[in-house]
Amino acid sequence: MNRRRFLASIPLALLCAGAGQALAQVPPSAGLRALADRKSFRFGSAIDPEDVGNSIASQMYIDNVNSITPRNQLKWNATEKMPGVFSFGPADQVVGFARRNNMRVYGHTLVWYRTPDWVSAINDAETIRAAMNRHIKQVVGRYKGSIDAWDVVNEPLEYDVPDLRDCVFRRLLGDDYIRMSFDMAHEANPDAMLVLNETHLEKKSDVFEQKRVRILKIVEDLVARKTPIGAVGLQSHFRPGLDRIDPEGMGRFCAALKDMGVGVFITELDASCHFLDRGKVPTPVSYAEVFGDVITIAAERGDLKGATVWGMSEKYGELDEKDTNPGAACTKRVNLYDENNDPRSSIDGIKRAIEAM
Ligand code: 9MR
Repeated sequence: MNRRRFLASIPLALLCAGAGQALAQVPPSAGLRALADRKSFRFGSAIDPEDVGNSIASQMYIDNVNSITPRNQLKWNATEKMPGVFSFGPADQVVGFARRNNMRVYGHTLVWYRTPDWVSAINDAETIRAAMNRHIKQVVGRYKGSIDAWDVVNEPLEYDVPDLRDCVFRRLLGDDYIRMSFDMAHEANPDAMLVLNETHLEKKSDVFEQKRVRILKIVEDLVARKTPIGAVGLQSHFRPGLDRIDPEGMGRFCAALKDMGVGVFITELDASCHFLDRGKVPTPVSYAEVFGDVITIAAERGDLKGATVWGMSEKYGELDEKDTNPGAACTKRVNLYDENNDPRSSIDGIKRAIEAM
């Protein structure tokens, strides 16, 4: 039997078995992307380049999101490890995946206190200003046609204190470094939506209320000086057992921004089980509520520009970096799918929130 006859004698199903096997492992689409598209809502996930190269993981993004955020590949310590030496390979991989699958890309992040060592070692104003300008120009300029939103300044406040954080930019340029960063980003891409991204703004506590007040003041000053800020990013990393959403405080905050013509973006939504005891609480709080409520409040009270979860599936996700508790209810941050790629109730909560828009 020649090769052609031999192949023709094999049932098609058998020939496709390899591909079929891979396909069988992709969970059935939860339909989040179709819903988000129908509602013209930007719904995204953080992604790592490894997921792009994994046929099962990548299909889960294709099925669920219309926007992706490269998790680490656009950070300064990834793009310019040595002064003036740029590398964009991993970021290009993610951006290429988005282009092939008709997704938008959200840029994370330009000016953050966690910089490469050579940046934190700078000790005069002119050098740090020039380094910021070159970095922003290169990165934002390179992706002008493909990245349409940027976290320009990330975490300008301390985590648990409502004060501006000490960082090399503020030490050398003063509090005005925030405005300067936005102006540089706007110059590099006048069409991009520019975001100030911060932690804990959606949560209940006196300190977090003071953080909201502090951020509103910063935004007020930016708006008064005609600085092009499009939205405040609410990271929304929840720690079930410790954090509670503050519907009233968060709602008031979103509304105050809207009154100033500034939107909100849920930028890094996920949950960490660090504070839940595996034995006592096998199924932590309802993820449907955690994931759904934060989107609903932002949509009802603010000008919500989009929402991004900080990962797709715990099967491929990184270990929770802060999880030093061996008894914790999970070791990965909770996203949309669990460690077996089974859908979490977070999907139901997000669906409900988008449906209601
Ligand atoms: O999830 C990110 C992790 O892979 C990185 O090691 C870490 C440091 O760059 O950053 C994590 O993402 C953080 C984001 O950039 C800013 N907000 C908090 C996020 C979770 O820690």
